Amino acid sequence: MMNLKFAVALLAGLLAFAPRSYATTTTTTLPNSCDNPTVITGNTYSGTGSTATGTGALVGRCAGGSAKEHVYTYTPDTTGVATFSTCPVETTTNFDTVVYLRTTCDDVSTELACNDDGQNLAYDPTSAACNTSGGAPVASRLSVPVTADQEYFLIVDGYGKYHGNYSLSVTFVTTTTTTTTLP
Ligand SMILES: [Ca+2]
Ligand SMILES: [Ca+2]
Repeated sequence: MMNLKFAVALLAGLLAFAPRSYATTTTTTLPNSCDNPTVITGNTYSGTGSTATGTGALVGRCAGGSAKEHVYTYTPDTTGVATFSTCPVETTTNFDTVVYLRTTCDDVSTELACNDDGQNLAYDPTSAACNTSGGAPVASRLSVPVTADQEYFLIVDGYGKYHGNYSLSVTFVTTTTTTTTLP
């Protein structure tokens, strides 16, 4: 019969060399969030997405709620005016979008522009239609003066709690400065 003290010592010895398990912390960075935005390269862009896969961390100044959003970074090569739109001609946008542009992703005070329904852009009743694929005038469009090599955060969000598929286009017009030298 094994001596009890010996048995305890043996067990303690075995435990000392046993592989230990440690609690591990896994940080998951969700795609299309402030921490892991989709990068737009160059001045223009055309693509699609679905905010159903987004986070609900941000709310634009002009409209919002608990809707999930997608975050992009936009760093133009040149200074000009960029137009961000979820209402391109061949739209796949199927929900009430909100689009806004910031210089700091999670800081609403850095928001440069925000648009809910592009058809009412600047309250101009003659502005072109900005419809969803179902014909509702609730897609978004905004034009913002942007500076070369400045990083901006573009957020495609939803009104209220709405999320869904969207088309996103970025078009760009270079700002030209004409200097006239008088004789
Ligand atoms: Ca949101
Ligand atoms: Ca809208």
